[in-house]
Order: sequence, then structure tokens, then C-alpha cells
Amino acid sequence: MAGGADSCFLGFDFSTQQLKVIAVDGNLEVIVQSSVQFDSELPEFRTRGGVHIHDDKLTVTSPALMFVKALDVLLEKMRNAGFDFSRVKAISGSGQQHGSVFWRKGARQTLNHLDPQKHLHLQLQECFALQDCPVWMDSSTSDQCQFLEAAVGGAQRLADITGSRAYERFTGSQIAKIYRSKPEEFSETERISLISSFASSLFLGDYAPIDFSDGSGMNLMDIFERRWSQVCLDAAAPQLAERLGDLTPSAAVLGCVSLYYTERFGFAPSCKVVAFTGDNPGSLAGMRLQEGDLAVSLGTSDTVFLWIRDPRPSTEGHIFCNPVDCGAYMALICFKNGSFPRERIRDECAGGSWERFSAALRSTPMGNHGNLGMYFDVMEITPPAAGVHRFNAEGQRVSWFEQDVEIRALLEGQFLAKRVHAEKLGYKILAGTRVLATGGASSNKDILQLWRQKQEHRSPRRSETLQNLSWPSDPHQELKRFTRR
Ligand code: XUL
Repeated sequence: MAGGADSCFLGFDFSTQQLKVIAVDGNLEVIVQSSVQFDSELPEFRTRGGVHIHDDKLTVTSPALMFVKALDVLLEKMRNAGFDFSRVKAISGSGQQHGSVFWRKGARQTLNHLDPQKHLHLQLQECFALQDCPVWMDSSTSDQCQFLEAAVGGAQRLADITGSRAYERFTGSQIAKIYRSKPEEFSETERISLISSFASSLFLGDYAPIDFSDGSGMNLMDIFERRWSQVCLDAAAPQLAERLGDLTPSAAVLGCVSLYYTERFGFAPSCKVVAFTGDNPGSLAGMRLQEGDLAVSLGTSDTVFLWIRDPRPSTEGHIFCNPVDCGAYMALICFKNGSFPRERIRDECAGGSWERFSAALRSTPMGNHGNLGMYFDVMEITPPAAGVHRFNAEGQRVSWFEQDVEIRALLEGQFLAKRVHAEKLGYKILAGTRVLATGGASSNKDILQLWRQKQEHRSPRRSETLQNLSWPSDPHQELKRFTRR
């Protein structure tokens, strides 16, 4: 890696519940980490889990200015902790996928002339045509999805172009909804960024292009040609191409940090801004995933993703451009009910303590005596289902489990679903498949241990891989026990 012994690189993650930063040195060793939690550290925005769930329960947004203020707070925290910004050779990062920021006319001018004496959030407060950004948890755009699929010739045809059938949270349908429901705000909009390109714009002091990988999560980009698909743009809103700007490779150097950062924080004028991308593509790059590996991300959402060469888009799951290799792709399945049900059940069954949650996992056997559950606190993406469904060993629906059984049922159900849906898409999980875990819950050894226990139970030979998922001998059969009723 380039740079002298003293140089370092900053990576930011604008995620659902927090803004996080890590600094790594030239050997990729983490030297500094810091974060700003939206709910607790920026209470003035009144978010829960970083979002506002609107009265219809389907619309989910986050305040644009909250992200900006979080950056002000985070950079100040680093400065107060004595971080030497002049050592930073380059900045990049990621953002929650699909979310969009609507910049008001004139915002580019403001970005170009940021005053280093003032906080960003004070200067940018008038810069958003929409105060509230639609985010990935939104599922209010079913009508727009139907319209988009019909306009291009059906769900499969849309998947063949953009890598996915129309999904409610994807940016194309979100933009179409804003165009129809808030025409004035839409006509006031000069640029639409993804959360990732919005973040790089803040550092660049100018509008940053959307990168190919995160752009694949919009239902607007032809993932094979790597350019906007005119038929999709036309179905979403008029004159969209100019509002979206250019697309760029995910590892492109976009320029240097703006004067704001050199003067206010002491960044070197030569510090590069590398395109930001979506959080899942960012994880694929950061985990240095190889072909044949499978990654499981356990965050606010849970995702399963893998590196593929020969994409075959279907009406379930997504294909995104690969952020690392321009000739490759990544396949992804997203589950909305990730950390929220894990935290809810920790609160209800383990007194809010991860320690007790872990102890429950250690005290219950693999397979949970045949008890299994599916916990869709909010409308799930894969499959589109809601509610809590518990089944006992006889396959009978039951209304409750003992606390320890409930905890294991949740986790076994979540991971069974991951495997079943990945296999349904044709991805093979073989005995030697490396399964890499990332995201908040991956630091819980007992959650990871749960999978390893299963592996050891099945085969006495210890696995050499980092983590090996193992499952009942026929997971499909197991899941059918629940889904057939
Ligand atoms: C992926 C998705 C989520 C968000 C969460 O398609 O919607 O994983 O990226 O940040």
C-alpha cells in the first residue's frame, strides 16, 4: 500500500444507526476508531434506530441534516482526541444503500464555498429540497414498483437490465414517489445523491458521482453497460439523468478534499477522496472476499452476499456491479429483520443483556429440540412476510416459547432462512465454503459459535475455515415445515 510509515487512510460508514470512522495505517492495521450514534448523540433529530417511521408504517426516512451534523461531531471528536489529520493520504467510505438525498438548487454553490470557520450543518441547512431522506427501510412504493416493471416489460425484464426486479426501497421507485407526491420539492431539486455519493460530496466540496456498485441498487442503471437505463429513468421521473449526474467506478479517485477540511482540520491539500460506495459492496471489498466465499453481514439489516462472475438476475435477490473487479458482480440477498428482532428478543428474554442472551445460546442444544421461529417485526424483504411465527417439534404453530428457546429459535430461524434463500437462487454452500461474518452482531462469539457447534456436531474434523455454517441435513425440508401452513 502506498504512503510512508506515518501515513494513514480514513474510512467512514454512514449507516442506519450511526456514523463511524476507522483510520488504518499502510499495513491496514486499525489505529483509530470513533463513532456518533444518531439517537443518543443527536437527540434533537428524534430518531429511533436512526430513522423516523411515519404514521403509515411504510414510509421510513432520516433527516439529511442529521448526517451532516454527525460528521461535524465526529471530526471534532477526532480533533479533540489529538488525531493528526495531516497524515491522511486518502478518504473513502460507505453508506446505507438505496437512500437518497435531494439537494436544492444552489446547493452546489454552497458546497463549493464552504466557510472553514463554521460548522457544516449550519452552512448546509438550506441545501436540501427534502429535509427527510427516504432510506432502505422504506416500503411505501409498491405502486411505483408496479409501474416501473410494467414500463420496461415485466419484473424479469427489469431484473435483466438493472440486476433486480422492482423493490420498494430501491431509489428509482423512491424518486418516482417524490416526483408524484412532492412536485414542488422535486422541481427545486438540483441533484439527487445516494447516501454514499452524498458523503463523498461533503468531503469533495462538490457533487460526487454515484459509483457503479451502489448505483446498481436503484433499478435505474444497466448493470451490464454500466450506464443509466433510459427506459428506467423515463419511467421514474422527467429529466432524471441530469439530476443524477455521472456514474463512476467504485474505486475512482474523485479529487482532493476541499479547502474546508485543510483549513479547519489540517488535512493535507493532497489528501484524495476516493468514491464512496454502498455498505454491502464496501463490506465485500473490505473483507477481501474471494470467489467461492460467502459473506454474512449482521447489522440493522442482515445480508448474504457473494462474488460472482456469471450473473443470472432473477426476481428474487439482487445483482450489483462488483466494487473491486469491473469484470465481476456480486449477488446479494437482504433481510430487513436483522438486529431489531435480535435486540427486541434480547430485551424481552434476556433483560436487555447480551451476556444473558449468549448464556441462553450456550444452554440450549443445536436444533432447539425441534422448535423454530420466524420473527418478522417489520414487513420482510425476503420473503415479503410479516409477523411472528413459532412452531414446535411436531410442526404445530405455538404462541410462545420459553425465553431460552425463543432466543435460539430466533437465531436458528434467521440463519436457516439465509441458507434456504441463497440455495434457492442456485448458490451452493459446500462443506468447505468459507463463510465470513461481518456487522455488529458478528462480534458476538456465541452467535458465531452457534454455527460452529453445528459444524462440529456433523463432522468430528475441525474446520480450517474462519466460520463454517452448518445446517440440518435438509434445510429446505426444515423450512417447509413452517412455510406450507
Ligand atoms: C441492501 C440493503 C441494506 C442496507 C443497509 O440491499 O437494503 O443492507 O444497505 O444499510
